Amino acid sequence: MKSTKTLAVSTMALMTALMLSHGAYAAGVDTDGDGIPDASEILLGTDQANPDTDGDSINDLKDTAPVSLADPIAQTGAPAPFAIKEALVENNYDYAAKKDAPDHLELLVTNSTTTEIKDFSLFLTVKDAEGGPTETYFKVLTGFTVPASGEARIHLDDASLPGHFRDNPNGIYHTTQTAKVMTFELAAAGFAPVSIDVNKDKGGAEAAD
Ligand SMILES: [Ca+2]
Ligand SMILES: [Ca+2]
Ligand SMILES: [Ca+2]
Repeated sequence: MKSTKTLAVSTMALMTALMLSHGAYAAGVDTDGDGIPDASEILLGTDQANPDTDGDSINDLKDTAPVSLADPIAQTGAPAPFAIKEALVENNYDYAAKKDAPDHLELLVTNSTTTEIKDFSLFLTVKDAEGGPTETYFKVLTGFTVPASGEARIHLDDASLPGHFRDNPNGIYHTTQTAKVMTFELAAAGFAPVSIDVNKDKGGAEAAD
């Protein structure tokens, strides 16, 4: 009898803990203040730390397609004096720490002129190559510059370091295992954009191996 009572008490404590944690979500822990609770954003595939996941200036709650927008980058302008030398979608390497880095999207951008280039923006397409959905994102790369006759790296991940920009952790790149085709279209003010396609093999974005 005693053990049954102990079990009953433990079960009650567990249920109470579950109800409290569920209550916290129900009460609407909304980190980014867009009107959608964090737990719901994870289920919906939007970013709980970004009120406008796709970058179209429409709040996630009001956006009827919160991870999709038409390409806002103008295709006109002078030929780009910069190039995407390398685009990584997995098997990243941390040169500063000299070790493998968790998989993320990364571009190496080169500048063939003798002046710094700035005011970059990026339109990213993540297409499921096995018939699933396509997501698109627009990002203004505030603070990112490429030095004269030099190169610089853009990282799309969680980091707040220079050259690092927020990526949707609940997007298909992170949450599904299917093969993908990623298209990076990079623009800088006054220049026509450059773009590159990169295939990602079947298998999810994973920690460094
Ligand atoms: Ca939210
Ligand atoms: Ca959000
Ligand atoms: Ca939006």
